[in-house]
Amino acid sequence: MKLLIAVVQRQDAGDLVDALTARSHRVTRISSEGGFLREGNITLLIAVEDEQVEAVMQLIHTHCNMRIRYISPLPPVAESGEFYPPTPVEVQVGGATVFVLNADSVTRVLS
Ligand code: 2BA
Repeated sequence: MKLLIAVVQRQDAGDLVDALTARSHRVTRISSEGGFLREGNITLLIAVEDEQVEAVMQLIHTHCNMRIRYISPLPPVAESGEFYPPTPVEVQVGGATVFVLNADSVTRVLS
């Protein structure tokens, strides 16, 4: 059994969760924030049997899109009176970042 931890963009999370649940996968959606851009993203926890990993990865590929973001770095220290407009830097934010971990078991406590 594997635990997939998938960090995805907010815009893609709804469709991906719909696609997972439509195929009877159980998924937990957690609001998270990227350390670099400091923007909200979504972390999904998906525990599946080993033979289902490939199908879940395929769904992630289908529903998660790479996007370009531009950030403005801090301008260099300038002499007083000088002005350096910051040049935006391109950042490619992935379709998804997926961690695949071995999971011993999943226990559902129903009592
Ligand atoms: P962020 O940390 O906000 O990163 C957003 C994008 O900024 C990254 O896209 C990458 O293109 C760029 N980036 C991140 N750190 C950088 C650095 N030190 N120098 C230059 N560029 C940097 P992705 O790689 O697709 O990552 C998207 C989000 O996935 C990340 O948001 C973070 O929340 C998560 N993530 C990615 N790699 C991770 C890792 N190794 N461990 C934990 N979380 C990760």
